[in-house]
Amino acid sequence: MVNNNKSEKTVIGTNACATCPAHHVANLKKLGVNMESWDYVVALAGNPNTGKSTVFNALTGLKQHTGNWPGKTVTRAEGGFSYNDKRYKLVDLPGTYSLLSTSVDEEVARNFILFGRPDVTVIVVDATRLERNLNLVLQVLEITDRAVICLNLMDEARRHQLHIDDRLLSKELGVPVVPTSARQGDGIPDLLRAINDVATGVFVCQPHRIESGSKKLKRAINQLVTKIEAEYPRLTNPRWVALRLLEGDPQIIDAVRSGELGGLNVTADQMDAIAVG
Ligand SMILES: Nc1nc2c(ncn2[C@@H]2O[C@H](COP(=O)(O)OP(=O)(O)O)[C@@H](O)[C@H]2O)c(=O)[nH]1
Ligand SMILES: [Mg+2]
Repeated sequence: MVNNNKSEKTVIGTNACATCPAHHVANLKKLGVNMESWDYVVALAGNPNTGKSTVFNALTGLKQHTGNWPGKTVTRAEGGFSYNDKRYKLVDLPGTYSLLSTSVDEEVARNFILFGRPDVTVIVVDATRLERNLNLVLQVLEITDRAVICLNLMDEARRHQLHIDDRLLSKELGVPVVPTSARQGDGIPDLLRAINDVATGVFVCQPHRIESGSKKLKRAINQLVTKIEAEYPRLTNPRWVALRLLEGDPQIIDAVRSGELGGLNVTADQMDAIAVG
């Protein structure tokens, strides 16, 4: 299942500052999240019916409200909690099976992770349907290198005599994995600690990224990655961006051109230099 890519890990390690907040204040504002009274922003992702709302309630208690995503009819729950004197804003993303941006829900979830650059993305997975849930996990790990897996419904897994080696899973995915039974509140203190560890850089994630495709495609990706990295040295997902550019994803092309992606402003000439090469 896992095919570790050492060179990519090195790139991630040198580009990202693990202890600095990762979130993008200006982009978050556009996404309707004001960070003025918060230290960190945490996104909550997951397939539908994995207990995402239950986890959300367990983390935030009564400190929450609902509204809409800006310009969309998709509802959003927001809340907050404090841990170790730090204030965390928690944003519930729509429940999705993927981040391919083929539905409004998927687009909302993808854009929040990509442009908002949350300090931590918690991915709630159903421990009784791990394989199916890993699809979304791997897609999230392509976009962000700051994630925590909340392995929920562990009571159900135990009831079905399913044993999951959460330590091995964490090692293979390169991010913390926390077993929980959110309905009973089991594992929530561990989840809080893992969120805090990733947000503050105590745990530096080395997310697993799949390498697939033909030699020709890999060569094209590598060429593009070199150029993207030269223009956006702080980007943590150049390979994912390269793939989207090759696909001709209009949103990503715009984001590269406008500088929205890196929070940097590139000129049209620089963009053309990347695109034409
Ligand atoms: N047995 C069990 N049920 C859970 C757990 N977490 C959530 N649930 C239940 O699963 C159902 C779906 O939960 P919900 O939080 O609405 O899932 P969401 O669709 O991902 O937001 C609800 O009936 C919850 O009470 C858990 O850890 N164990
Ligand atoms: Mg829900």
